Amino acid sequence: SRIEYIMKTLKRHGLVFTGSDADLIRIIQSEPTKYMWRIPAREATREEICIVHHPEHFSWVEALSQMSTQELRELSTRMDQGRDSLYVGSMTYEASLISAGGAIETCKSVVVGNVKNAFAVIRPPGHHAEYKAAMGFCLFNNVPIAAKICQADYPDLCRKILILDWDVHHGNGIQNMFYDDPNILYISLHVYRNGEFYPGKPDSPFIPDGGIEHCGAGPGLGKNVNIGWHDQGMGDGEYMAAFQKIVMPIAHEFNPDLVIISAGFDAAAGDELGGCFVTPVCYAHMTHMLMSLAGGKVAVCLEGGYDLEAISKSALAVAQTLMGEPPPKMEIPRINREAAKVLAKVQAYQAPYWECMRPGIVD
Ligand code: 6DK
Ligand code: ZN
Repeated sequence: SRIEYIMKTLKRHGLVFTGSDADLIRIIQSEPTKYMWRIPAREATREEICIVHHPEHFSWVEALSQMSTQELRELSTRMDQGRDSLYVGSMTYEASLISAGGAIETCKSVVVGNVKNAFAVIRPPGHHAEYKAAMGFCLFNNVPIAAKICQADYPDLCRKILILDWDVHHGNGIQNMFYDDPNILYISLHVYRNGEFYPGKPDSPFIPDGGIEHCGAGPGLGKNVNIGWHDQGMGDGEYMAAFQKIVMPIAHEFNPDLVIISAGFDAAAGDELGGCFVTPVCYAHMTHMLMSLAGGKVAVCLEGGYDLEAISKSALAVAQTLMGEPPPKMEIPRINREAAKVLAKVQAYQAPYWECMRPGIVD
């Protein structure tokens, strides 16, 4: 699985200590940043999940663990199309709880300062999961659950949170959970393509989707930033431009106390489902830029990614950057013309809410 593959890659490159905890403590006392420290995952509780999900949704996922193989197979077949795109098994409930619990423990550790930053290598992903619905391989929305818990448990340390979603798909669940929330800034880079690329259009035309015109509502106006590419095929040039012109200016103006990355690696070069070309070096640079926020408090949570080789190389680059390695020098390709238009439109839509997006400051 992708967890094994990523962990093997991190171990092969000497980032993860493979000996005993006692040995690790001894080493870390002399060389504080040499290895990644293991934060144990645990199952999230019903109460934690229900901070962002309806209790009936929790019970629906819980019920999966009691279903027969036959029932699970029927359900998966029925839900494998369109916006549902869901596959379930007898272990889905437990895995979803551990995934959410892993995100919670990861983010908490960063907030309290037990670690400088962290990377949650978890699955199943979460960013499509809605208040009352599982979809797009997602059951519980790991990142919003962790974000809400950090705010509730550490109000003095963690009021404002930036959730940066670089998975190639729009994180509709995260967007909708925080659409009117002024303290959570959700920025997503994704393929939009007339709303036909997954997750596409919601049932109701009144529900906001991944379109760049959706900027949040009420007190949360401006706290939702959709950078929806018009098509697949984007790469380092487009992602670096998006970061330089939109993501980092807005993020600095917002000035978060914590950064959570919804880190899918399906925009990576080599991922056929995403069809984009972001290289590991670009992931390193994006990570490095985000580390300039929130005093370096960055928690990375894994979302999607469908090419094990591409996921592992990208995750390695992110982890190395988190560990303090300077990102390698990169040649930034010229930005695609249509993509530049998208960025200009995003700037125009966000200009009413952000000083840095006003014409004349960013061209
Ligand atoms: N199915 C995600 O990566 C999930 O955002 C994406 C879910 C996409 C499902 C629909 C889809 C295909 C396409 C091509 C071939 C087979 C199946 F949630 C995350 F995991 F992060 O495109
Ligand atoms: Zn995805």
